[in-house]
Amino acid sequence: MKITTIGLGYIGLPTSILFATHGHHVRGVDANPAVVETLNQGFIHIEEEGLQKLYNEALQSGSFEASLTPNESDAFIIAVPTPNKQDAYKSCDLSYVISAVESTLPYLEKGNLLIVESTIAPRTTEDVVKPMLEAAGFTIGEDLFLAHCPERVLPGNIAYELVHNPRIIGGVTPACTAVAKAMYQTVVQGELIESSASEAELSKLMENTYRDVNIALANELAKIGLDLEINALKVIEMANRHPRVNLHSPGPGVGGHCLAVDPYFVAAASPTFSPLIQNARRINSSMPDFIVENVEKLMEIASNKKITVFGLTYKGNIDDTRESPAQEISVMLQHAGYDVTEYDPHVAHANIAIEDACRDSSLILVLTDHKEFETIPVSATDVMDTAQILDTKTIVKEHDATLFNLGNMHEAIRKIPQNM
Ligand code: SAJ
Repeated sequence: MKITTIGLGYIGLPTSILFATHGHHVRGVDANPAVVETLNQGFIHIEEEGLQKLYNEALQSGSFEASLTPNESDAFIIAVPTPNKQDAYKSCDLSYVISAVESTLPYLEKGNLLIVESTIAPRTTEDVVKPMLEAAGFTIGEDLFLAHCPERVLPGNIAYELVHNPRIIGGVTPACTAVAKAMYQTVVQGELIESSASEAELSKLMENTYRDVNIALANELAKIGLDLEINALKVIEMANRHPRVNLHSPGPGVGGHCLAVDPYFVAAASPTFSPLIQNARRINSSMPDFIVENVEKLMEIASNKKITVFGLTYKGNIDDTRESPAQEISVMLQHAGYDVTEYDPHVAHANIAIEDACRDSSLILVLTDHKEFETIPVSATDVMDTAQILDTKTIVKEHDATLFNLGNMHEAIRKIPQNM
């Protein structure tokens, strides 16, 4: 098939490459000329294990081209960002999706398939996209097929999961589902689950909302553990020995463009009936303050105000700093007057020598679970002023310092004289 994909980010580019390496011809469209130019020079612009190799294959077979504009195709896949609006409930900003659909209108022909892969608010496909296509003269399910097919890939494992994860195919009509399923069947080995478009939208959002609510429970438990001076990490470890319990891990907050975003789309669509989802967001969003508050207590006995932040990305082993609580915490500490050095081997400006990052520091604050942080070399802690670590991601395994985490930091904080 000839496929035009619109949006060449963390989802659109791997999706384009997947179809291009499975017998389709793909025109990848992005609004950013630099992205189009980089791709047409043969390079990918995101850090994703194994993707450049797949991209080389697509280019060698001549089955991919990047462009600023769509062209006639059998299918159009929209994978553009859907950020939050800055309104009361942080609702879904559909402006990129709407302009992407508009950009296809001059090229849509009878029999075409249009897929929205972007994560969108419940009922968007039915109530926003479908009317746009009908206004252009199409009858959905007869001469144009429309579906929402959300992705479920984990950044860092995208190429594998795009092929092997079960995939929801949410057609506006059964005929739309069938046409969309036929296309995905050519690349996806996981189960293809048929549903309506609205069920597909809300199901995708609930996958991440489920995770956000469970992380909030773990974060609330970390706060309870500090209050009651009980090691919350040990509590989680023991509770999860129950065969049907899966308490998640507390941390410095929830980042990324998924869990920190999607639950708001549900809450904004149904605010009266979503108090749990809204409170979970509030709890997770409160974690940077919680971390900063306790770092300040740990620093009260330090001889200087130098802190080394380990990790700026929103989670481990990737370079993505979008919605990163680590960055938020680093800025908050700087605003509080601390001398902060940022160290992150995955982020260019912070990829400095670890010894330089830790020199004279009174605290290593681990905020991201990069594999590199499992071992903190003696060469780093030896040059610290006070060799202590607060590991908010429970990633550090080998070190030569005093190590605190979200389960035992009450042991350190309890000893600090309250009148300081
Ligand atoms: N986090 C915790 N505690 C945990 C797990 C995660 O604090 O126990 C934090 C992470 O540090 C990170 C954030 O939550 O800041 C999100 O982490 P994540 O592992 O959920 O990663 P994402 O957001 O990159 O990917 C999620 C995945 N969704 C689910 O696992 C249900 C992925 O499968 C989705 O495709 C992706 O969102 C998406 O694009 O929607």
